[in-house]
Amino acid sequence: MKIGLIGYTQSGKTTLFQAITGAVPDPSLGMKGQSALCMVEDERLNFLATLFNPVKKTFATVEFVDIPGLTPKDESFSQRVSTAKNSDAFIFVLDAFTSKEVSSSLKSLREEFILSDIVSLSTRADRLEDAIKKGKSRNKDQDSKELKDLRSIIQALEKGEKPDFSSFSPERMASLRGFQLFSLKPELVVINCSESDISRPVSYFIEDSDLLSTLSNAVVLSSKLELDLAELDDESRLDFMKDLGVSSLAKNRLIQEAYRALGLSSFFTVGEDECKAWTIPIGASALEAAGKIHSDIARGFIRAEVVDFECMKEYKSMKDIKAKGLYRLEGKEYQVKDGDIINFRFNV
Ligand SMILES: Nc1nc2c(ncn2[C@@H]2O[C@H](COP(=O)(O)OP(=O)(O)OP(=O)(O)O)[C@@H](O)[C@H]2O)c(=O)[nH]1
Ligand SMILES: [Mg+2]
Repeated sequence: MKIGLIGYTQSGKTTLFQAITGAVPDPSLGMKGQSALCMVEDERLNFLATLFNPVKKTFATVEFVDIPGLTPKDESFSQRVSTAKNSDAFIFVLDAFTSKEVSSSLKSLREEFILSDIVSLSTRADRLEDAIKKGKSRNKDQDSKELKDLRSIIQALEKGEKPDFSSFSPERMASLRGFQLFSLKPELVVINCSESDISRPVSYFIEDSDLLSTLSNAVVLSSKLELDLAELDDESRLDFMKDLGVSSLAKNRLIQEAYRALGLSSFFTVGEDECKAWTIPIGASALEAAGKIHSDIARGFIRAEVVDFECMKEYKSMKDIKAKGLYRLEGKEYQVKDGDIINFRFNV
């Protein structure tokens, strides 16, 4: 999973990036932006590792991209955010430590993104229209249908409405994804405030109630404070967090929100060599989960041996679980549940 950090200049993106990933900022990357991986902490994997004592414990990772800051009414906006386009989700980082204009910067960022979607869709729509008019369309029915769909999305965006993507066919959705539309990606919002404001609710920063109602996943944090916390050793960090009344690091809250917004869940593989967390979409099948590990495992899929995490927590031993028949044999179509511990039987 890839998440782009986006915002106006000096909103604290690089500070947050550094706090989350531990990477040292490299300004020489310039417009390209910098990316780094962040481990997805998971207590369940820690627990499994205490049982299996594996050589390797592998957490899932999320890639964060620090995208160079935008300036309002930037002419080269779409060019600048092209780095953000192949992200699965993005985080708007809003400056609330020097500025009182949090609402207006959120609104104008959203407007710029909608505009960038309108531009990409209109380019395609105009080209199709032109081809149809000039009789150059290879499949007129199909092209006319696509043009109609594109125009309806553009119209909704221009009115400031959310397009109703549910009315489109899976084929249309696949082709729309090719445009890397921001409107199709989850938006997370970071309200980056000063250290003294971290306990305040979102409504303290965003007074407009209509705008507030669109912010179910906003995270209030101070990126500078997060960076200070990240640089401490574990013990001092916990002490400091206790003093501050902070129960979890912002990076964990952000990753949780991103999983929720993207509809992601985790399953685990365990063994003496490695205990590992894998990320898949909620509702993915056992076959898809197998394919996530290796295409061979999906190709030669025989069965999935599944143990509930809660069951593992209770019996603490694969031997006992097997002896008691507490694992399940599932087929390709089985819908993997969050926390499932899976061993794939396969034959290639
Ligand atoms: N007080 C305070 N200052 C902050 C916070 N976050 C960032 N800053 C300061 O704001 C300035 C800009 O921070 P950066 O993280 O470089 O901002 P940026 O968004 O990456 O900036 P550009 O890359 O230029 O767009 C730095 O001087 C930071 O120390 C914060 O939470 N509180
Ligand atoms: Mg920066």
